[in-house]
Amino acid sequence: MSNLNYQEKIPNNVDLNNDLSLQRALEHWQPKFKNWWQEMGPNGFQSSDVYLRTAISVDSAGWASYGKVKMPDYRWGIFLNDKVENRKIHFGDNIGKPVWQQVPGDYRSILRRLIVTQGDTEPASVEQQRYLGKTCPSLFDLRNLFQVNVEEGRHLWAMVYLLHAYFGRDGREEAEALLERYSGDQDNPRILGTFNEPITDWVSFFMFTYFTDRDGKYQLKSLAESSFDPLARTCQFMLTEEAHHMQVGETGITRMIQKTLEIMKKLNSDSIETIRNAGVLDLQTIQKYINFWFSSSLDLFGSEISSNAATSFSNGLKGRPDESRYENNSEKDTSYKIEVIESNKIKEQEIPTRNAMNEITRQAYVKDCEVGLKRWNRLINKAGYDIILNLPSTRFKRNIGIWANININPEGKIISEKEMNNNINNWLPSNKDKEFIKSLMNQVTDPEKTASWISPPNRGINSLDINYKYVDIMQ
Ligand code: BYC
Repeated sequence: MSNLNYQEKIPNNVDLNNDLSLQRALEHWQPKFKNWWQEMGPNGFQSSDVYLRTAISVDSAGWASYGKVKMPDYRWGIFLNDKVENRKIHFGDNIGKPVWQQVPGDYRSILRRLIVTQGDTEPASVEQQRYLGKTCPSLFDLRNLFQVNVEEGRHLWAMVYLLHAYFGRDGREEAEALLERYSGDQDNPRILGTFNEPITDWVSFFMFTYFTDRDGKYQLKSLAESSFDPLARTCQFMLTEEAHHMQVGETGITRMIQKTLEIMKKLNSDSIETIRNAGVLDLQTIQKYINFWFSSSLDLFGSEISSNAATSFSNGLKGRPDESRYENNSEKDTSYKIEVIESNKIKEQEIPTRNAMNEITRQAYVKDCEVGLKRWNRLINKAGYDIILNLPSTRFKRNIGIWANININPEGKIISEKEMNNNINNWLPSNKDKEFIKSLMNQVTDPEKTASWISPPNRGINSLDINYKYVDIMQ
């Protein structure tokens, strides 16, 4: 187990003080990050004391210490999992050769692109969520939001370290650019679509942490397989932090559904109007938010048929999540069946497996998403209602790949443009739905209380009481 060094200006477990030029370069980037955090991070809470966890070791058994910290004083640092001696490349064309401790010249630009894309999502999500504190449903939730935010900030540090340490001048320039793009900006937006979508309400926040952070899990798992060892090790540690973010999403959605069911029972009604008048979300609106965030997150896996993905796999840069579970780790001459559209009909087509890597990862992700849906449907069923929440078809409302911009209903059937337009407000949140959600978003800062539309949590953080004052708000 390697303990993390918090004595230095930049906490790390990479022996930064033995590489003075790298240390200097990162110390030069650090104030820019801090400025970005002040300007683009959680708005209005920079002087509040927040009950946060901080990594103290990269060992999976108990790496966290808890305490109140002002977010700008959070000890962002560079932490990689410990090196596995004699690790070998285990997929693609170079199986059995030693993993690389430096970037191979031939793969430099493709690796940099992967690291930059990963890095870009981290500050993007903080920017997307920066105003949510003003409408938090409880201090418990406010704290969770900030925990997620500081950890996304740390994930940015993880990618910036790789850029500085292994990519010389262009790496340093890319690190600067990560603080210059801005989520939703017309001229200089974030790289991937979902990270430019506004998150202005907590329903979207919980959906984002359930669906989009789960894409993070699958992408990080793929990169944790990489033959570029420093990338693999940094992603392995990031995954331990990502788990909490998805849990915030899953429990948040569960608590919304619980509250809705409680009110439906109490009022003995499933009328949308009656439910909404009682200050909770109807299940139909929850379904629309699932549809939106699931479909958008599916795009993050890239095209179904991708030569980029094939190249990354063959070269050993990016594997499939849990690559060792697959029997064939080369997939040189194998094929894979995917669905395509031809003359307005859905057909199966066989393509080289390597070109289908994005789709294979997407399917693993979909299965993982289904777990929460099953749990929520059990809750609904147990309460005596026959409403079922569904994941829409992976073809529905896509912007990337084979199904991009094709009129397809949530069941996956091709429909006319007219039918699409006539129904879109039944399938995705309409302006009216958004207005209603907005009307529910009122800040609750009494530690004993939770907003009308969501149940209190089952348990507090780190064995503390649910009503513990997780954030001391200072204006
Ligand atoms: N929006 O061959 P294609 C996370 C681009 S989330 C816009 O289809 P490829 C987190 C693509 O970049 C995980 N553009 O797919 C979660 C390429 O552009 P260039 C983030 C898109 O190359 C919550 C072109 O289309 N990590 O950590 O295999 C909070 C053709 O690409 C989109 C990663 O994504 C899109 N949705 O790309 C905080 C891992 N999809 O290069 C954090 C790193 C594709 O031709 N990234 N494009 O200009 C990758 O592995 C790959 O870049 C992709 C798929 C997974 C994005």
